[in-house]
Amino acid sequence: MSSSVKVVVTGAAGQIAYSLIPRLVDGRTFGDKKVDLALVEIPQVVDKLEGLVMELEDSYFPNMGQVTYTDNFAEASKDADWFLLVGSIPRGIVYNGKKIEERSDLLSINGGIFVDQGKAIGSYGKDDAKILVVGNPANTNAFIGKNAANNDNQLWMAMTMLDSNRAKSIISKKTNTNIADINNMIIWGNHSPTMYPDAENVLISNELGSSVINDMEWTESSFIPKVQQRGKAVIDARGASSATSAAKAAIDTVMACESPTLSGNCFSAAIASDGSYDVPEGLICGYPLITLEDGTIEIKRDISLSDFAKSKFKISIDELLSEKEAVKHLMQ
Ligand code: NAX
Repeated sequence: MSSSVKVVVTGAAGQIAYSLIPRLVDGRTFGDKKVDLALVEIPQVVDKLEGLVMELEDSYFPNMGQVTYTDNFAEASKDADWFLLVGSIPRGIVYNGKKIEERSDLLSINGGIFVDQGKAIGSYGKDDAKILVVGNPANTNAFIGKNAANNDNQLWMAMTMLDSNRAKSIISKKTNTNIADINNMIIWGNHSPTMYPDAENVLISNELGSSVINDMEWTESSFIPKVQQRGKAVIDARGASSATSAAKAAIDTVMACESPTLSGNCFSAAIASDGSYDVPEGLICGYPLITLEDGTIEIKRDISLSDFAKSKFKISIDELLSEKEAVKHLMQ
């Protein structure tokens, strides 16, 4: 196994990245490997990264390797093992003279960014590179990027770990269980308000949620909407979107991919469907995943979905299909 790892982070001057980047070099996320960082921003703010690099140097991280920053994504991509694609244009800002309010505009603008980034990753990233898309709309951005990269050895994911962590926290309170004893919190579908957080298959102290919680009224009217709307609730309370919890979730995803999953367990991220659970092939869909001993990441295929779960999951798949339709002009 290589003793160093190169990680590209986009949106490096943003609020998630400020929490995320130090954790990449803290000696936990990649164990004792040296971590080279390539930080990427848009030309207008790239110079700000000089200050971040100064802070990283001043923090003294023994595992930190070479740190570079640039606005040239292709240059940053060269031989990278990991890509954490955090940067994207948020809703509500004025872009090229137009205020971005519709999800379709967001899809289109960010989609364009992910075509170029995907091409660069396919050409210059390592052949077994892993890509985690955080920037929204994360699933469809990953769908576009994967298509542009055109390299099936690379693994494209969209982040649903934050939704999974949020759901664990709610279930921990509901069942009065230590959060460490809550496992297999699956987020099915899209990272959007249609996602389906699965309170039936979650393991609570090794017992299925369907028997421990046993409260469909709570599941449907309280738990599911609370997870789906948690991002908005944080914005309303904080006046800014989730940052430190999003950074922690990105780290959790990297760590889940870097070491084998314990037998019987799984973790949440969205990857390209191979038709599992009747999801149309190619959609980047939230699934239960496992990391095998050889580092391969697979969909866990033995989860049983109730009719209730299937009906909720379908809503999210339909949304992914409509997003796919909205970006079809970006597919080549
Ligand atoms: P910020 O606005 O603080 O930072 C985003 C940064 O990305 C900015 O500095 C911007 O200049 C940069 N950027 C934009 N386009 C870029 C490009 N083409 N290349 C490189 N950098 C680029 O946003 P932040 O709060 O850090 O959130 C980043 C993204 O994460 C947003 O799209 C947000 O919606 C998304 N989120 C995703 C979550 C998830 O669970 N998947 C949860 C948290 C967050 O909402």
